[in-house]
Amino acid sequence: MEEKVLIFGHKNPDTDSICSSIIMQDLENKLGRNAKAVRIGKINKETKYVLDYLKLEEIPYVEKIEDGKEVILVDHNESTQSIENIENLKILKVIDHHTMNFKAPYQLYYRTEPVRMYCNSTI
Ligand SMILES: [Mn+2]
Repeated sequence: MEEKVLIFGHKNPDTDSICSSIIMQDLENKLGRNAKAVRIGKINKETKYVLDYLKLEEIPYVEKIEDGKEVILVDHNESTQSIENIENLKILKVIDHHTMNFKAPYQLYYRTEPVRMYCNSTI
């Protein structure tokens, strides 16, 4: 079997980073790709509550990812919000809803939609 593609959201992950990683793992697995959701930071209280409520396991924490590894980014696209050696990883896809500040010297799948929750908003 091919090596696992790692899927992860931004540093200091919030609920949408963790949940979109889990959902993307499910989608990629259903599409036939050996992919695994991981996180690059500690799970916060809100996310823990959501995972417990939904009876979902915490996704594993990774401190480092080997250079050259294939990855999928969710909920972020800026290198400053990603894992330290992001420039040395092979990004296959980006699925995000933030302002774009992304450049890659190769083709990849990039999907962004301006979706958000309006908390404390009058809109
Ligand atoms: Mn987020």
